[in-house]
Amino acid sequence: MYMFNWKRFGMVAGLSLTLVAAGCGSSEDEGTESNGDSNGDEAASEMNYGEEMGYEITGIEAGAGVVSSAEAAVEEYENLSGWEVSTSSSGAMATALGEAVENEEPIVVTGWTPHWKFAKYDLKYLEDPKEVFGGEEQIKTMVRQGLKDEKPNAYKILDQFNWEASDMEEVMLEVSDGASPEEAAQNWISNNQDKVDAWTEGTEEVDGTEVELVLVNWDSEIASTNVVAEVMKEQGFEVTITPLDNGPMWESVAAGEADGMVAAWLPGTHGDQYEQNKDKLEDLGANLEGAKIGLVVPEYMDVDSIEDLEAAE
Ligand code: PBE
Repeated sequence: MYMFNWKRFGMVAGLSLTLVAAGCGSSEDEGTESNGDSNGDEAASEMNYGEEMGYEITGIEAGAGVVSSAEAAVEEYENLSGWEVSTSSSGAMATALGEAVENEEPIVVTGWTPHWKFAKYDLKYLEDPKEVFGGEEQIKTMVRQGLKDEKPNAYKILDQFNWEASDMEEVMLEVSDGASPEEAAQNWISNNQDKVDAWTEGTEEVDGTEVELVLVNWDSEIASTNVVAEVMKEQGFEVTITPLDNGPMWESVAAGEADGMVAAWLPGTHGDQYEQNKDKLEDLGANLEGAKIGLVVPEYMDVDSIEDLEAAE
């Protein structure tokens, strides 16, 4: 049996949350004055956005599926020759996006839905004619083998957890506006008791049974994992949430070190991790339908497709 110190990886993304709130300024001056600005378009199409952006796609954490897909896109699309995908954190990406929008500057980010950025800014996905980013995704729940027998009530709640993209976005938006994830999760729970009741249906309360959930500190997964954790706490569980990188998140569940996660994006985004680990974990199916990844730009940019970006000279 191999050993890996996966807890170590948990420290990596811890800072990202605090950065999210920045750059969410008012939308008063976000280029809504389109009247009489029609030659602006012409100027924009002649403008080399790539050069202005340093031929950089603003990525998130190394190891995220959307970053690997963006790297694959750079390989596949000839017009992205000379481009690079920078990696940092989801929080840093959101800050960079907020600053670009504020200054009406061009930016291309690795994006995904559900995400609060679409509620806050006017954004669009670039068309992906080569389908490098895949189609519609599900977010699925994975648990360790043996959980069903050892902690049947925890297993059942995780199995019954499912919600809609709009639910997740509600929680994400509140967190991006400054609420703590626990607080936002509790607010959502108290407004959606009917959904929560369906998740706990047929389970019994417990007395301090420990459960460890793992996640990567992506805004979407912070929302879902905290909601599930708060529901479990109300049922008497003692829940620990451990942030990891993507590979270690999958491996920790497969190795039985963690009880489960609700952060598996499939079939595309985490397809490789799923293939590597599927024999060692239990797949509890989708908890959310209609997710998506891709390259995202502000609406004011005069590009519609990845193919409209220009190669570096
Ligand atoms: N995401 C959010 C993840 C999955 C969840 C799209 C940033 C990823 O790219 O791996």
